[in-house]
Amino acid sequence: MNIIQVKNEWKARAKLTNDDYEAWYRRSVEDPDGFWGEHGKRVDWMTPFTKVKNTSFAPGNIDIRWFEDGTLNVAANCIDRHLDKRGDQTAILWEGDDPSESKAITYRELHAEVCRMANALKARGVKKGDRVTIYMPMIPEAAYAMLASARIGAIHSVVFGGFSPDALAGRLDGAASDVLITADEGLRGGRTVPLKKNADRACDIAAKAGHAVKTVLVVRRTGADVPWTESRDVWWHEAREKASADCPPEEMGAEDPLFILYTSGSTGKPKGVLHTTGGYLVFAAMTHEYVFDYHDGDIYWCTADVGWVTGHSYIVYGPLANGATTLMFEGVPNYPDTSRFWQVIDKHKVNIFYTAPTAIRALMGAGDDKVTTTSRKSLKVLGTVGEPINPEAWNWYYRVVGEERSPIVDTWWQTETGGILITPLPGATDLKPGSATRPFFGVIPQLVDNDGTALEGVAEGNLCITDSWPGQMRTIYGDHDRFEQTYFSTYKGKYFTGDGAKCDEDGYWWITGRVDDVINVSGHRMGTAEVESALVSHPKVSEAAVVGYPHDIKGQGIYCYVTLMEGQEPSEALKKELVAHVREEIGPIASPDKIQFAPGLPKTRSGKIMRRILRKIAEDDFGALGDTSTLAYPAVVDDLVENRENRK
Ligand code: 6R9
Repeated sequence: MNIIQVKNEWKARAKLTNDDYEAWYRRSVEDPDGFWGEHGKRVDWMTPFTKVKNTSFAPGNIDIRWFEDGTLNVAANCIDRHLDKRGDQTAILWEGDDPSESKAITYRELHAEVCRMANALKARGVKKGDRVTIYMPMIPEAAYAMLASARIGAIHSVVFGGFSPDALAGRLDGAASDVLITADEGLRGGRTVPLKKNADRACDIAAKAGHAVKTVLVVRRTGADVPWTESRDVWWHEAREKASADCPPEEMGAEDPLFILYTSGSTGKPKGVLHTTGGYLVFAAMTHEYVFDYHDGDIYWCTADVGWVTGHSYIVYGPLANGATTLMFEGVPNYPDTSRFWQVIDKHKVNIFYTAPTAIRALMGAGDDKVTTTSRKSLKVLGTVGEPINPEAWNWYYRVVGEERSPIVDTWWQTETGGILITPLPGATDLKPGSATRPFFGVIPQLVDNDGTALEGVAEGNLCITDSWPGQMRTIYGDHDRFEQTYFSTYKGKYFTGDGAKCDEDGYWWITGRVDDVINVSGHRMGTAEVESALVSHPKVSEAAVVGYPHDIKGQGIYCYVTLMEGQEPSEALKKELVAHVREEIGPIASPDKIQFAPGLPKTRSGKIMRRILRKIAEDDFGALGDTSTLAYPAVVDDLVENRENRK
């Protein structure tokens, strides 16, 4: 087994040793009230909490509260409290899509901009508890919009700028959001993204579904001509002129909602994951400090998009709560060329770099010289998130990018967990390539078999967490029953992650991937059911089944089995049409990689599609199809095997 021991240079810099980790961890699980009571003080409270943990995973009574009698404001914690000491320090370091464009926003400027946007929202009637939807490119105004909402107690719902008008409409409607903040266009890899046009279509679709958006606040990014609805649309640069740069932060209860973030599950429509104020902020800030061994003055860069939870916790809230300089990147890793990440690291002297395995694999394929022609001497810690990292990519990241000078933190967590749950701590934890290593403070992972029996010691099974941590989601927005059903009913009394994992002889955790019908494409979570429902909404499709298959760069690719309506002929042109249709319905991230026309799908006699078989065929591993005796028509399998799209 390949173990990379903590180096002395890492130890010298690290805030914690492995002994500290062990001692802190023990205390965090034996005395959560004492531990979190102390660390809860890392943020500023308007009214200090007197209660710490009050949580129940009991069937019928899932109830999660942390610091429940304290009050605070997240924006004040991320901005105002730093003004005395670091008003002139850069808060957001913005790097544009075009390498010639970048700017630094100080904490003082951030304060003024966020206050202005908060006042502009107030002027349009937004108040505590209202939902504000944010559909933005990676520009500082996206962070202003989140923080402005938090400042006035509104609940933000950020929708990734790559989602389609349909997907945006569903989220506007789901959150009954009266306000949408967007931009004229986005800019990525030299290409424009028609955000305002998409937003207009989304508003039309939402209106037809019965929810009319009242205000669309539009940030001017590219200056393109965009359609305008006078009664509804407001230019940010105009509203800004009229808005005061002073807006007192709203006093929020620790358990008041901070944001909703929609994420895919194995069934139904995406779920609105709800996070609240106090516990989330404490957890985001604390994990940011210790997982990245963040020190005052470090330049920190997380390459995620604010449309995902990683962008929420580790571009905006965690780093800003810690008074860090957080780099925000508008572009993509391969524009103008595949050296971009490393060039940006040199340009801004980045110390901590956090990205996704899919990007690492793609850049690994671009050749070492793209990396080695840059310096990267500023780097101290490297991180990954979003999907399992294969040891080959881990080793390349460690050797070629980090030149063995920086530890790698492979951080496992989810939208639902609010922050990192399983991870090494730099300079404390010995590393094993491909393992997320050890649980963070307060996190108690447990493996269970399919019957729910706990597996102790060295084992492989379904990954559960047996007790609450402060960053945990509190509910599914508007549907607490579905919250319990989705996360606490499979294994009663435990939070079920949907992931499989192994625990080895050193107590190290290895995440093996989803065990439900969720696939992970380039680090983006997708329910196979969502892609299926997009496919069957096409008039020529009668039935569809979607599975993931191993993909060199994306981690998993999207493989679709499609049964056509009577009289429809399969063709290459129709495949293209279906791919375009799915992109239109969900967005480009859901583009099918393979489409196989199937005269029939393998079903049990009770009509259940046997996905296990479909997965095997998509993996080109049909020699091991397993038991097919329960199939209604075993012959359909032969046709599927015969016409499979993936052949080794
Ligand atoms: C933060 C984020 C969550 C799912 C999760 C798991 C996968 C994330 C991982 C990882 C292996 C890691 N995942 N980090 N798998 N190793 N370090 O990605 O949230 O978009 O909700 O996805 O991603 O399968 O369940 P989210």
